[in-house]
Amino acid sequence: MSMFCYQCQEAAGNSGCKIKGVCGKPDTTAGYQDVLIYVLKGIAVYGEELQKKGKLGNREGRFVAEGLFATITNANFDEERFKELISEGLKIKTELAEKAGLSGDLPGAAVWNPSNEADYINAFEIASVLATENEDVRSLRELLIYGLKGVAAYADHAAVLGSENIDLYGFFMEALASTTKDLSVDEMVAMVLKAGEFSVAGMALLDGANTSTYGNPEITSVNIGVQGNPGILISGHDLKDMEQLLSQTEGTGVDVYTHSEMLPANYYPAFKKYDHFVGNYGNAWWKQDKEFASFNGPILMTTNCIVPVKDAYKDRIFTTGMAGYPGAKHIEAGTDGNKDFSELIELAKTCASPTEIETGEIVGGFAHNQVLALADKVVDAVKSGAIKRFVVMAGCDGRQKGRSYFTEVAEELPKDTIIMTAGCAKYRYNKLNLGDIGGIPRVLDAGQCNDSYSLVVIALKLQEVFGLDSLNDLPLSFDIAWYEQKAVAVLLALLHLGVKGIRLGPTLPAFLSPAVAKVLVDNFNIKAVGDVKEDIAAMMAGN
Ligand code: SF4
Ligand code: SF3
Repeated sequence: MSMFCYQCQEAAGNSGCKIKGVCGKPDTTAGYQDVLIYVLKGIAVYGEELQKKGKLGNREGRFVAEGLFATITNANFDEERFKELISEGLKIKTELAEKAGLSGDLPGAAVWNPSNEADYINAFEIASVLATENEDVRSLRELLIYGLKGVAAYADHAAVLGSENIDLYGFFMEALASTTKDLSVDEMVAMVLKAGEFSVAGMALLDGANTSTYGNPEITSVNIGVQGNPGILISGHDLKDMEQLLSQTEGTGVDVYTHSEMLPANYYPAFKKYDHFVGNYGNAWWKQDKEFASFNGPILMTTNCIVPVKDAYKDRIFTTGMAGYPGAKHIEAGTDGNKDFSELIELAKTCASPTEIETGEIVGGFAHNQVLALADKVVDAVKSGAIKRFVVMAGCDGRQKGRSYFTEVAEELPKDTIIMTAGCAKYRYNKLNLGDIGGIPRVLDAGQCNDSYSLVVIALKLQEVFGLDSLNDLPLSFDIAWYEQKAVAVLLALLHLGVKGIRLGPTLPAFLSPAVAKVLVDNFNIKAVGDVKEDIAAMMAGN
């Protein structure tokens, strides 16, 4: 048995992981993930029909979102959890099949009916990405599915806060079902771009859920040093987990720190009231093996990115939501949606306080509401020539050496440029002290990767203020770092908005076949990042 996975930027040889994931995902876990996606495609065949009839329910929509999310890179390594999701999915599929009343020749995914768990393993081959033999069809189908996975993660975070959108769930069904059909290239490309449209909708849904619950992010200096109390470190993207952890730790003598993508929680008014919310510890996800060790206290992973757990902290790492790791304690929500973090808190009290690894502050909180409040200042700076260009450097960080490109671009961009960022890509340059332009920091951090939505809102506002026909007429360049599938969702959102000339790095995705890459180049002028100086010169010249 061999696996095949090429969904992330670290795919082996920029081609595909075939024996074990570079991320640490074992071949059997990859197989169960493929089978789960296969089950979701089967559900979608019926779900699409039910959506057409106005009979699709949030429950099945949410299940598909969670299933997609669970298979994102570095979200969940727990095979047992995948087996449970597969069997739950099979039950949902049977229910929907009855309701949908479809007949005739149905796709294999819709009619697959295993009699026991051993049959799941027998299905690894039919569920494999490689079961689609034509490499261009495979490429377009997988581009679509990876974009969906990213949007699904955002949809699930929004659902946790009570915001759901049946049309978004309906699109998951339509899109997944489309991968079971023989479509023309044009139809598949159209579906990929439609995923971009729903990516914007998904990010907007989550933005609304986050800001209506916790307020609008505001300019904030975040402490990156430590205090003397024991602490709990929280990582990932789920703000409801953040809120519950903060309220449950209040008055216990245990401090709370963010890691990686949870850093933007520091920018929300609702969390600032907690004195024991101390700041951020460490950097992007891939440094967790060292930083979780030196943190000394319990760690809560609320989504991706968890990496294979080291002995140094294996007894103090917890997962929740769709995150999971074999042997790590998983905290489930109760029927009321609330979670009990008392085990982490009691453990924290027995732990040493965090070892300091750096000191100082970083500034962030430039989501749409805050930047629009500064709009006059920004517009004046553009008009006066003090700001020559905005460079969006959002996305993901990762281990690959070539990612130093993004640090070098940040360092070498002319001083009259502003970097707009979101996602964990920012850790490549957010501690460089790049200064400000008339009080506007040169690095504007909007927040998590989903807050790329804010960057879009800001860009559309600038387009309106300057009376331009297209976003492409703004002094704005895109130099995006990608790693996992949420970055694919963000990329598709930008393509849907008609953004041209995006640079993508550190490498172009392995899942783009030469012909599909050519479609993206011909229609959107997408390019791989290149030489730092040449790229900067080209961007400054508007290319
Ligand atoms: Fe390889 Fe990335 Fe897939 Fe992990 S998620 S198996 S590193 S392609
Ligand atoms: Fe980072 Fe994983 Fe993608 Fe949310 S946490 S951006 S890599």
